[in-house]
Amino acid sequence: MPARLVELHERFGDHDARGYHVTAISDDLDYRRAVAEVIEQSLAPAISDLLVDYEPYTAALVLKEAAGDSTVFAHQDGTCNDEDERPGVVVWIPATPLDERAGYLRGLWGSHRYTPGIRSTPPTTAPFQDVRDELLIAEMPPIAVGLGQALLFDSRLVHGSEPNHSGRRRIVGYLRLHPVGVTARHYWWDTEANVVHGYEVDRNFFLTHVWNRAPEQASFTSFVPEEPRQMTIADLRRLRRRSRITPVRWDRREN
Ligand SMILES: O=C(O)CCC(=O)C(=O)O
Repeated sequence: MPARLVELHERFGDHDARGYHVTAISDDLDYRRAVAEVIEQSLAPAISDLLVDYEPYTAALVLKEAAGDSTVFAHQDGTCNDEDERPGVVVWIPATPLDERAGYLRGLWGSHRYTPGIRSTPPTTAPFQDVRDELLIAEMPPIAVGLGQALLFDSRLVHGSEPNHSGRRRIVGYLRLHPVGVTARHYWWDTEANVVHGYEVDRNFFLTHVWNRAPEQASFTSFVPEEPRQMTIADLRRLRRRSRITPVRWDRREN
């Protein structure tokens, strides 16, 4: 699959783009659809072997160009189903070779257990916003994933990556899954009115949705987002210890 994703970018991609960008917001709907088809079809057998009752919701390419700022700050992806019963799953698949210079994905261990709440698009203020730069570098271990491998993580995980310094375009496939039978959701933050609206959507929603625009259907819920109390690095370390996730070696500073 990596070669097919690179080929799709050759065929459809914006070759003048800079920095970090994702095909989920491309105007070219054929591009979005082709990417989703290749990722979903290629991974379907592995997903059904690994996960019980999960199905694809949306797929895209994540691109980090050699030029321009491609930092992906510590963040959580948007909520796409009711996570109280079962969370969504993200599958992250390198399509070009990765190393320290191209930048691995970094994850905040256990954060899916201690950073709850609904996550909208665009994102409202995260409780770790004030420390997100320090968090990415000092607290989030890089996860070495090679070509031909995929990383699966809970959709609530805080993750991000340093800029691409490889001198070459870095391409990653990204697939979101949710439990079979749930209704997919999208939360849109109307920044002018400061209200978050929740929508029930179908699985093709992100193949046509115009990013940051109000969805056309009626919302099923609306709320004013709370300004969260900002956590410190010490708060996050304490929460990680309490989450009882076994730390990786990097966390224990043994390497
Ligand atoms: O590929 C990466 O390094 C991070 C991408 C990511 O987290 C995102 O696009 O939400």
